[in-house]
Amino acid sequence: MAWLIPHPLLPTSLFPSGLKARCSSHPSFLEANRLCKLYKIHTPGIQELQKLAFCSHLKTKLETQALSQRSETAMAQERFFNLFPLLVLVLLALGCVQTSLGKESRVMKFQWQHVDSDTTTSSPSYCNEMMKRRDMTDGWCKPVNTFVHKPLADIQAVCHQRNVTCKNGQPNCHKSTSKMNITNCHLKHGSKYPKCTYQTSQEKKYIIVACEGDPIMPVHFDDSV
Ligand code: C2P
Repeated sequence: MAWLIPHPLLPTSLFPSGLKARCSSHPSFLEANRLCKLYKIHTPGIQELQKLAFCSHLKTKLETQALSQRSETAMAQERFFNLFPLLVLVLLALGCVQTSLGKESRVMKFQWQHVDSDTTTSSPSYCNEMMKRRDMTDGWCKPVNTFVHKPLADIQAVCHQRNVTCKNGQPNCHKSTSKMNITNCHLKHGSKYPKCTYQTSQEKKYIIVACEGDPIMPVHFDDSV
C-alpha cells in the first residue's frame, strides 16, 4: 500500500482541472474514489492539492494496471491462436489412433470368441468349458455363440467370398463358399447367470461373417446356414 501515499512534490501536470470530479464519478475510478474518501477521513488536515495529487496518483496506477491486464489477455489470446492448429492436429491424430485401435480390437474379439482351430470333435461339455474360457460368461451369459474349427486364414478368406446382406441389414456380410466344421453353443432354457450352462451341437454349415477394415477381416459372426 506504500504507493497510495501521495508524494508532496508531485508535478502540477498531474492535477488537471476537473480531476476531482472525474476521480469521484468515472466508473473506472470507483476504487480510487473509495480510497480517496478513506484517505480524507483519516487525514482531515491534508491540503486540497495533496488530495487531488492522491487521486491523480491512483488514476495513473489504475490505468497502468488496466493496460497491463489487457496486454496479458492479448498475449494469452495470441498464444492460444498460435497453438490452435497444433491442438487440432493432435486431436485428429488421437481420433485416428482410437479408430484403428477400435477396429483392431473387434478383429481380435472375433478371433477370441469364434475361432477354435485345434478342435475337430466337440464333447457335450465343450460349450460350458469354452464359453467360460473365452470370457463369454463374465458378468452375463452370452446367449448364442458359434466356434469355427478351421485355420484362421480359411475363416479370414471368407471376407473375399460371396457378399451378402447381414441380418441387421448391413451390406458387409460374406458367406463361405464351402461348409465348415462348427460348434453352436446355445444357453440352456432356465440357465441364469452366474451358472451359465450351454447346449453343444456340432454341425457342418456355411458360415456368414461381417467384415471390416483394410486389410478386410471378420469382426462379427452373423449366421450359419
Ligand atoms: N452369434 C453366433 N452365432 C450365431 C448367431 C449369433 O456366434 N449363429 C453371436 C454373434 O456374436 C451375434 C450374437 O451372437 O452378434 C447375438 O446374436 P458376435 O457379434 O460377437 O460375433
